[in-house]
Amino acid sequence: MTTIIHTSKLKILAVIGLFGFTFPSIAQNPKPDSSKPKFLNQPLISDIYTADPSAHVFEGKIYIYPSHDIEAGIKENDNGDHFAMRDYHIFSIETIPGKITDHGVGLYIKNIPWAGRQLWAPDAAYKNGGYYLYFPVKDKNDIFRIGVATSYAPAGPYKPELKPIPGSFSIDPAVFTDADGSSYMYFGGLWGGQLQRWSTGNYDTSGKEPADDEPALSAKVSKMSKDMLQFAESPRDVKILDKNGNALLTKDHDKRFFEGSWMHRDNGRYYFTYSTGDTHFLAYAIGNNPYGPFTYQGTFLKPVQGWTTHHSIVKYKDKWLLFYHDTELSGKTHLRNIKVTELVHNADGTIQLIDPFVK
Ligand code: FUB
Repeated sequence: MTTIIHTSKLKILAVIGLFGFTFPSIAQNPKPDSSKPKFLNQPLISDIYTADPSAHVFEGKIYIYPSHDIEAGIKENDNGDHFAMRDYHIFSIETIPGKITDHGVGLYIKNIPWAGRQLWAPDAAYKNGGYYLYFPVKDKNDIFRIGVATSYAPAGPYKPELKPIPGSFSIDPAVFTDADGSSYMYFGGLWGGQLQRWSTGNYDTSGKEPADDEPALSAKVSKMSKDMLQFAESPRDVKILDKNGNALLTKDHDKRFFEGSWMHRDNGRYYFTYSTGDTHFLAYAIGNNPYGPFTYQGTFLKPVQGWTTHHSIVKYKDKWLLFYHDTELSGKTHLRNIKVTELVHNADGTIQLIDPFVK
């Protein structure tokens, strides 16, 4: 195994601060120290580094599909080269708080015939008796594409298709299945995620974000084919508008989409949620169908410790849960740990703002 796990020989403990429970042993931080930040929640997994948690309820449990962060010894840069992940572990949990199970590696980069490097944030979906693991990875030309791998069990192992999804690009796939059974993939991410290189429709290494006063780059959405292996249509822009109906602009760094799309539906409202990247918020916008447009509402998670912020939202046992990550265990931006907390929708559809620190 690579490098990582020095924090403690903690088993996977699921010591979670959630729903107001008081949790017994926070073994990695036994004595209160006022100089250290106090985190709202504790890491779900402490024996490997995990990030970008995509959570779904499958077979009556929560399955979590995170990135598996490793220390690859690559210097940090805006391109994200230091995020050099090589496999995915898959986890499940039945009660929160409770024991989390590591089902082991569900997919290795070496088994993806077209992959070059950097296995980034995945997601999973279920349809007609099959499970689908969607993953972004750079191909052998160093261009991020999105692949799919299949299994008959949520924990895998997953068998990758021989080629990336045709027409796919960039990172952070998130697949949402609507009440009518149609599934949609949201994807895209700026900077290291290369979305700006596709702004003309073709891959262009000199592609840039639009000028400050122009509409910001959008995430993409595409309906999935019935077999879940392809796009059923060309990807469309996920438009985010302000309350006056105007597109968010490139200069709206604290509001505009950067990466980490997610979609959930509550009370007939479609919530497009995402990271604002360089301003480190999780933000949300509401629409009345899966394609949008979506109207920007605000943020629902203040910046966590670490540069990246990435999440998923899932309803389990009548509560909405927010899975997210920070860098509590390592203090290093590329060695993250996943967490969970409750997410509350107000009666008017707004989402309560979460502070990941306790003051
Ligand atoms: O984990 C690598 C990248 O960092 C993800 O794809 C982004 O969303 C960010 O979390």
